Formats: sequence, structure tokens, C-alpha cells
Amino acid sequence: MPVLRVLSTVAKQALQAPVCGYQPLAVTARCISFSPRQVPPGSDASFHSVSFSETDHPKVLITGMMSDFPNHRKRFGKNNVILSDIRKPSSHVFHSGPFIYSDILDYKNLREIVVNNRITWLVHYSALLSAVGEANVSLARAVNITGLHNILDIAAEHGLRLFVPSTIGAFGPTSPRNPTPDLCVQRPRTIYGVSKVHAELMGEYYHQRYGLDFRCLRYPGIISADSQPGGGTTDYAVQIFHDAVKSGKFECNLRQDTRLPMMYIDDCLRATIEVMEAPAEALTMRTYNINAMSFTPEELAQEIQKQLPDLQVTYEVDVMRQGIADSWPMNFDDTNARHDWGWKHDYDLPELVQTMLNFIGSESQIAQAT
Ligand code: AKB
Repeated sequence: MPVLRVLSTVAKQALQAPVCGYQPLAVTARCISFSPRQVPPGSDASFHSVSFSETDHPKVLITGMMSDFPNHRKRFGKNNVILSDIRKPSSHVFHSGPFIYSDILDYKNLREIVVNNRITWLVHYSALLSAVGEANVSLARAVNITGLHNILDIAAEHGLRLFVPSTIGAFGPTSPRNPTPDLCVQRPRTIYGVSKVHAELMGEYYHQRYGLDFRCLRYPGIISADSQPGGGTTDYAVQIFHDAVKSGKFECNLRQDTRLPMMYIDDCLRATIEVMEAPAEALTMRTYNINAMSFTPEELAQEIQKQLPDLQVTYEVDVMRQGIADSWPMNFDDTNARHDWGWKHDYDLPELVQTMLNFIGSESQIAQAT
């Protein structure tokens, strides 16, 4: 279905956008002065659900969509997917399909967009990631928690199907780490993790209390070639490819033996589309772990060195990021996703490395030629 492919294409950019639409320094004051309005208590009776024909042809709003995205977006029924952000889009984004100003901290603005565009699916990517969240806790709290409240209320009020990504970061040092099941102790030690546990629980609460069609996947570290890393603890696994191709040298900010679950972007987006499309009866839960592979920086470097034997990797550990990584799952148990809605990853480590190097290598050749 074209709209699903559009969703996939544009969402790639959102997943690794530095702060998904929020510049820490620029908007702090505005976030603090924001006075939240919420759906009045008792208004649950008026919630209506999405009809079958509407879900067949969803009209999708994606929050936190800012970076450039590929030329081929036009191929995929572009008018059914609206990208939104508070930052000015590049001319490429602007001319490739619908883009709209949307501030997730502004409830009225969000509601207007949903109503005026007859939105039926909301994919909520706006969030500050783990490392950048620790550097600006008040902004992370505003975007990741207050913003989510607005999104939940809009989605419930308008009968939207809502996707909110969660993360391996929703677990903490007291969770089982190898493997980490769907249901276990969740005591994360980052504001990012705390906000994601909050999102999971609020979404599930709105589902059982108001019938909100909330769907959530806990993503591993996502690796994508066409967007730059931005503020995550797993960013090294993206940056290494850019540096390997550009300079043949990479300085890693995590210890060489730090094992974390990871996934190639195409698998992540396919999983997202599959869980959004899954019949409600198939879902025994509303929040699922998904996984593809787990590796350490050393293992990743060795795989890249099979293609680029001259790559030199050094380790300069960032204490804050290392602390975060050491509290996260090493292996992610996604048995329930595989069982309930047929999740299956395509990319293991060798395919991931080959794909990333092909993509970044060809981009760098184009850059050199122009
Ligand atoms: C991060 O490192 O913060 C994210 C994540 C694993 O959620 N990539």
C-alpha cells in the first residue's frame, strides 16, 4: 500500500534526527512557559474509533520529522503522509510532499492539524534521545512527557491509531540484561528511559481506559545511512561507518566490549508498519520488544574491517554514555513480537555492514564527483 511505503521512507529521517525538532538552547524558555491543557475529565464517552475503511487508507501525521529525505518519496502517494516539525524544512523536504509546522507542546495547533487534514494515524517520533536528554533534562521532560500527553489526548479524542516508539533505554541496571524480556523490572536511570516507561504505561492505560488504539515497539539502537546520528548512546554504530569511509579512522566513545541490541533502519520501519497494520486481535500486548542482532564495538569494527582492512579504531570512553550503555539490555528477547504478529528481521551483522558501506560509499563518491 503506497501510504505505508511513504511512512517508511519519511520515518527513516525522524528516527535519528538529533533532537527530533527541538533545539535544546532555543526553546527551553518556551517549554517552561507552556501551560498544558488536557482533555477534560469524563470526556472519554465521546471517543470514537477508526472505521475499517479509514484504516485501509490511513492519513498519517508524523511528528518530529525534519531532516532531508530521499528523492523517491514522490513515488509513494505523498499526500497521505504529512511530516511535521517546528524547524524550517530544507527545500528538498518542502518540495517533496506535505510538510506542516507542528509544535507538540501546543495542543491547539496539533488538534487543528489533525482535524483539518482528517488524520487517522499518528506516528509520534518527537523525542530527545538518551545522551542529549541527560544534557538537558528540563527540555527532555517537556518534549518527552508533556508532548506525549498532548499526543495521547489528541489521539484519544479523535480516535486515531497511535504509534509511539519506546526503546531498550526503557530498561535499567536492575532489569535482566541477557536477555531482556518484554515484562520485567523497568527502573531506567536516564530521563529518556523514564519518559519512555511513562509513555508505555500511559499508552496502555489510555488503551484500557479509553479504547485508544495505542501501539508501541521498543526499538534497539537503530542504524541508518541516510541520516546523521544525533544524541543517542548507540550513535557510535552509525558514526563508525561515516568515519570509516571518510577518514579510515574512528574514535569510539564506548568500551570495545559493550554489547547492545541493534537493528538496521529498514527492519525497524518494516516492524513499525507491520505492528501498525496488525489486526487488533493478534496483539496480546500493546508494547513489544523487537530485535535483530547484538554486537560490541569491537565486533562491528571487525566486520567493517573485512571490507575496509585499513580502518583504525581507538577507544576514548565517554563516562556518561558508558554508564548508560552498561545499564541497558545486552540481548533483547522479542519472542512475543515474533509469535503474535510474525516479526522477523532481515538484516544480521554482515548484511548491515555491507548495506551501510554500499550506501555511504556511493554517497561519498557522488560528493567527490560534484
Ligand atoms: C539512544 O541511544 O538513545 C537511542 C535508543 C537506543 O533509544 N538510539
